[in-house]
Amino acid sequence: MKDYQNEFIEFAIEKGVLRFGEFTLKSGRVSPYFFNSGLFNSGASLARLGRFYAHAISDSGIAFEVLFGPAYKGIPLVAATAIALMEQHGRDVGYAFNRKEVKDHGEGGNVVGAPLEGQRVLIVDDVISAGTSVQESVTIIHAAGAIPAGVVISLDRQERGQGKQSAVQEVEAQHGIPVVSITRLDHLIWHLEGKPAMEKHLNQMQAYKKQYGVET
Ligand code: OMP
Repeated sequence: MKDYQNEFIEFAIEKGVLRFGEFTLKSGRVSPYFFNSGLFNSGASLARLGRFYAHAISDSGIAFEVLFGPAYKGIPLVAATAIALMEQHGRDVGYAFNRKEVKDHGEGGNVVGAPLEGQRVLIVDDVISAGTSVQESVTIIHAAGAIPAGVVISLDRQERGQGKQSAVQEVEAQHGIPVVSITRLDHLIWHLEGKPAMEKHLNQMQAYKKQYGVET
């Protein structure tokens, strides 16, 4: 695990974004932890979050022209990431997002921001669990005549998707694109190890991984 990944986990715990307890996920799985990116809810946290995404994107070397953030949670993420890519890495790329409501006047269409047509588009999202959200973004990108280039997320929960592989592996195989994550379940587990106050959570996380995870 790299230093910035460890810093990211500390940052997420400090902001209450990463919590331990009992949470029912979109997939119906009951998880001992939850990552709520909506709680990076101040200017300073969002700016810092954007720098973590930009760091992961820059490390990945993925080739793309435009960033896409799926509504709603992806919208501040994509804006913050675009700013950080410019300010920290000197790369000025376009960014776009979708609106969930159908609109038949104004700009028209459901995608707002930089034009996607013919572009390689990097999806900026929060978390992948079972992988259903990414499919929606890929559908929007294809409908706009663009090419999905990859996905960057805060957290890969390393859970099984539809089959035996992890949801992230399934996304990579199905769409032929890389998925880059700032952090993943294994990192969270390493982070908790050796901290007596966190032992109960650690055990629950390991049990959860055994139940829903994959061998990596
Ligand atoms: P999948 O579509 O199953 O991959 O779940 C990912 C989505 O679930 C995220 O975009 C969130 O809306 C939500 N989620 C979290 O935000 N944090 C978590 O720790 C877990 C989930 C979840 O419900 O699985």
